[in-house]
Amino acid sequence: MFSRFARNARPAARQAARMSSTSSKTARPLASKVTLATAIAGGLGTAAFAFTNEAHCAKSLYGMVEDLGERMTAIEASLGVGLTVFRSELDRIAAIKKSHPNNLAVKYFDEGWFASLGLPDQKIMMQIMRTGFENEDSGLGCYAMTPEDYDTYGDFFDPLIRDYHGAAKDAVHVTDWDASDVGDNGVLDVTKLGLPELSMRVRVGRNLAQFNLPGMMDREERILFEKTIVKAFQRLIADPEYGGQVYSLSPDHGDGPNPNLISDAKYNELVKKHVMFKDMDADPYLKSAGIASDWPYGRGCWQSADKQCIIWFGEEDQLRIMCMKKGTRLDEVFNRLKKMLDTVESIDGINFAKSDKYGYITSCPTNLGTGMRASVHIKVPKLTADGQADPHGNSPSCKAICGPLGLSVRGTGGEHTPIGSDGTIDLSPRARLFIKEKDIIGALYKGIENLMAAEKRA
Ligand code: ADP
Ligand code: CIR
Repeated sequence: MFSRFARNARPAARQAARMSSTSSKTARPLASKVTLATAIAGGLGTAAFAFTNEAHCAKSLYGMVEDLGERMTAIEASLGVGLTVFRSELDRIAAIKKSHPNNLAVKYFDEGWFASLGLPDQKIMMQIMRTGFENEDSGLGCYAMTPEDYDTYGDFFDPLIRDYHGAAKDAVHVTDWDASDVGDNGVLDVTKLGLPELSMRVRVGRNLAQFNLPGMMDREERILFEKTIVKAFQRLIADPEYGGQVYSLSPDHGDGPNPNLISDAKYNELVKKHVMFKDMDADPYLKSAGIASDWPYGRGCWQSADKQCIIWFGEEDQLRIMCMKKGTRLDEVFNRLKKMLDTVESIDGINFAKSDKYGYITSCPTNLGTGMRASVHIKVPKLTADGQADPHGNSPSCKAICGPLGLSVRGTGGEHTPIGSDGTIDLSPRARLFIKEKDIIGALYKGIENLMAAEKRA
C-alpha cells in the first residue's frame, strides 16, 4: 500500500532535484502531494523551531500536514478524481488486459487500488505504466521511476515481480559473488567444452540512491548525475589498474561546454565495438517510459585503458558496469567485475540503491536483484538456421531449445538485433533475481555445454 513514510524518506538531494525541476513534461510530476506537504511542513517547522526552540512543535506541524494530506487523498479517492483525470489511459489498460494477456504490468494493474491513491501518486503510477499501455506487445510493460517505487507501489509491483521471476511469496534476494566452488574449483574454462576463445561480457545494472531513476530525471538532473559520476571516474582513471577515459554525448553541460564530448563518428565507432549503447530514442519502450528523454544529455561511458572495463551512464539504469574481453575463462571477467565494483562502491558519494527484499534496484523489474547479465557470443549455425535472416534475431528453433534451459538468445548487437550470418548468437542465463551472482556465471557455463550438445544433435 502507498506509504507516506516511504515517500517522506526520499533522499534530500533527490527531493531538491524534483522540487527545483523546471521540466514542463506533464508526464513527470515534480512533487507528490506529500512531498510538497513535507516541504511546507519543513518550512513552517523550521520557522516554529526558530521561535520556540521546541522540537515537538515542528513534529506536530509535520503531523498536521501529513494528516491533511491523508484526508485530501481520502476525499480525492471517494470523489473518484483519478478515475476521471486518467479515464482514457484506464480504458486503454482495460482493453489491453483482454487483447494482450501476456503484458504483465497491465495484467497486475488494479483500477480499484489505483483509485485509492492520491492524485500525485496516480500520476507517478501512470508514468510507471505508460510503456506498457503505449506498447501493447510489452512482455513486462513497466519501469520504476524512483528506487522507492518498488515499496511505495508494492501492491502492484510485488506480485508482478514474483510472477516474472517465478518466485515464492516469501523469497528474499541473497547477494553472493564467491564463485570459488563453481566449476572446477572456481575455474570456468570453455576450452574444456572443446571451444575456442569467445567474446565474454558480464554486466550489472546499478543506480545511486540519491537520484531519481532515469525515467523520472529531467535534463538538469541528468547533467547533475553525469557530473557526479564523472568525478567518481577520476578515481578509476588515477588507478593504474584502470586508467582510461570518459566519452560523453552531452552536447553541453547547461552552464558551459562538456570537456568529454565526442563526435558522432566516434560514437558510432564505439557502438560498433560494443563499447557504447545504441540510440535510446529509437527504442519505443524506453521512449514511452521517459527513460530515453533528453537524449543524448547525460549519456556516455568510461572505458579502462586496457578496454576491458566499461561503465555506461544514463542508459536504462543510471549505471551499467561491465567487464568484457575475448578469452576462454568466464571466471576471469566475473571476478574482475566484482573487483571493479568494490572499487567503485568505495568511492565517496557512491551509494547504490538496494532493497532488503529485491537486492539491487533497477529501472526494469526484470533486472532486479543481481542486475546481472552474463553473456557469450557463440556460434550455433544449425540451431539458428531459421533465424539468421530475421532483423530482430528471432530464431524459433534456437529459442525452443534455450527457453527450457533458462537461457536467453539475443542478436550480436544486443537486444532486438540480428543473429550473425554465421549463426553467432548472444547467449545469457535469463535469471537475475532470487539467484546468486556466482550461480549466474555457473549457469552460463552449464548453458554453453547444453547448447553445444544440442547443436551437435541438430
Ligand atoms: P545489456 O546486455 O546491457 O542488457 P544489450 O543486449 O543491448 O544490453 O547489449 C549491449 C551491448 O553489449 C551490445 O553492443 C551487445 O552487442 C554487447 N554485448 C553483449 N554481450 C556481449 C558479448 N558477450 N561480447 C561482446 N559484446 C557483447
Ligand atoms: C517489455 O516490457 O517488453 C520491454 N520493456 C522490455 C522488457 C525487458 N527488459 C529489459 O530489456 N530490461
